[in-house]
Amino acid sequence: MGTVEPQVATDAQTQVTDGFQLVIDAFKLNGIDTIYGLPGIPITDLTRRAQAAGLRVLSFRHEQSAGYAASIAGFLTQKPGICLTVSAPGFLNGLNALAHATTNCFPMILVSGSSEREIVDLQQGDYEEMDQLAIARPLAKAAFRVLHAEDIGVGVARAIRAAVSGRPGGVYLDLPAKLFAQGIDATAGKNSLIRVVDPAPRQIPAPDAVKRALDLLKNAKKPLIVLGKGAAYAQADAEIRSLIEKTGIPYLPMSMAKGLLPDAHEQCASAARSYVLPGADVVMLIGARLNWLLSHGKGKTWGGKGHKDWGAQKFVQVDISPQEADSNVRIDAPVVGDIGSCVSAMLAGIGGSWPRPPADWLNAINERKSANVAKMAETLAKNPSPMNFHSALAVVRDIVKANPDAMFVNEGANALDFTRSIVDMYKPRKRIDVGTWGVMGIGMGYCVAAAVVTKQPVIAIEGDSAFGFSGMELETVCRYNLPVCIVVMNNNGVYKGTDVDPTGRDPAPTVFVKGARYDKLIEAFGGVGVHATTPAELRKGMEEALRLRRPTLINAVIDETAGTESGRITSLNPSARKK
Ligand SMILES: Cc1ncc(C[n+]2csc(CCOP(=O)(O)OP(=O)(O)O)c2C)c(N)n1
Ligand SMILES: [Mg+2]
Repeated sequence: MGTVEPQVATDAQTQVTDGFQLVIDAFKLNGIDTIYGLPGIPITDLTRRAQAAGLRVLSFRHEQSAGYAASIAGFLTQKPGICLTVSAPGFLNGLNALAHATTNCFPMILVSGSSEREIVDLQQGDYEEMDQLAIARPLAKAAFRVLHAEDIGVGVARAIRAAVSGRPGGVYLDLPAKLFAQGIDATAGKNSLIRVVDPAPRQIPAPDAVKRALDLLKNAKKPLIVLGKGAAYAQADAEIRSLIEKTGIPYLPMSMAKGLLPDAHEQCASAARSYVLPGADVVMLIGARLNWLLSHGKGKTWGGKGHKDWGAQKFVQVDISPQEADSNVRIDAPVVGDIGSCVSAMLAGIGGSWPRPPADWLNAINERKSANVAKMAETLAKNPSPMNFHSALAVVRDIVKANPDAMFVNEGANALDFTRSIVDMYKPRKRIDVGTWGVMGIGMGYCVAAAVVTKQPVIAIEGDSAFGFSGMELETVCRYNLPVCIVVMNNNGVYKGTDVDPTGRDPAPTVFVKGARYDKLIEAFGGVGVHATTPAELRKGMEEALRLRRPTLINAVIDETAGTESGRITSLNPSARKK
């Protein structure tokens, strides 16, 4: 983490500093240079003074978006993203993102002002009274409260360590209103701050664990590697690529691991997913959990007979958390450590020679890949009117290929699933999306953080429903004049725009205003709105947005019949019993 000397502001006569200043100094001392937040009592002056002290303070229209921005900044930088909110309602608005950060293993600190402890604890009805610490604790990796200015240094240090060490997560830091104005001797204040040394210590895997894993892999007839977003987070890109290429093992990237190696890589098995998962005999998970996104490592997806039956695979699991192994099925060779250290240890264990996986396994995968890619190419080449997801995404695919450094945000149901499988990524940590929960609402917060953190242009492919969750942040995107190109895949609703209320009274629950013009929204804030009804119009709009780097929203009109219920996860949807 980069560091700077604290600039303790003092009153010339009294040589006193205060809680506001110490929070700012503690952040600066630990290389935290950006705050994502929303002002109000009691943190308004904190936002002003942080800005005056040189921190970047990005102010949002809703704390949820600020929180999502902070969480993804944490993922992209390995430093805790800071979300700053007011008490009770602002805190609750930020809490969703805190839980999201914990679930997704992103380092984030939700810093909330809170009301007076004496009044809150006696439940005497303070302004925005709420026992925030108790409420945050089960949703956070750790939760702390600081009552005295001289403890701010320790509080911030503990929050940073908890957020980034081991398996990263969301941390809550409660700062009561009274703390900010507390004055203490400036020298004592300066001396109370902590520059966190080695906040995310490397965790070296045990040599016998590495050997056990390599022995298993070496004897595999049908090996497979699955890369999760933990592998992307680790920033061990060269080592991971080297391990995959030296072993010649086919690999499957999870959504946010796409681009860790280019999706067009010859060993990428994405286009043969339904063949390699049940077919593999040894699977090495790197920073990927066997949660619902991998069908819990069992059932038909993995070649099991019934939906709870295990397949015949053996598993190697590389993960920083020793508790992850055996969470769903037996892990035959857990390798516990940080991913960079684990992959390096494996590379060292492999040395110069490693047998390539049997040719019949590789050939069978390649056959499936070629057939599926050819089938997809045929679908993408069609040009139906109105546009469907495929014809629109064929354009997006070309644009991303031509702009591989652009950040790529994606949420929706069909708008997510089709995009994930059609749009190839070429570089690590470019694709950021709904994550473990499949949550809607990350869109604009992610766009702001991605643009600010990476300084690259951002492309966001948004379902029309998904976009609505954070749509007001268009103003934020425009206010900071960020190079963000938002494409709203407008199919008039959630999954589809075709449902009707059988009673004829109201619009169906899944349907929105037909033919809505989302492009007009951004024009209200001085951004560029584009209405695209053909792939050619979409291409022109995206190219222009990337060239001019101006905030742009393209309303891409998609056939309202084109989607399916819940996209790819229809099977998780309990349908109402038929009468
Ligand atoms: C916070 C939250 N609320 C609700 C949902 C349920 N949900 C899943 S996808 C989705 C929206 C899908 O519609 P859209 O974004 O328009 O994508 P489409 O399938 O139409 O392309 C919703 C509401 C969710 N995942 N997260
Ligand atoms: Mg939709």
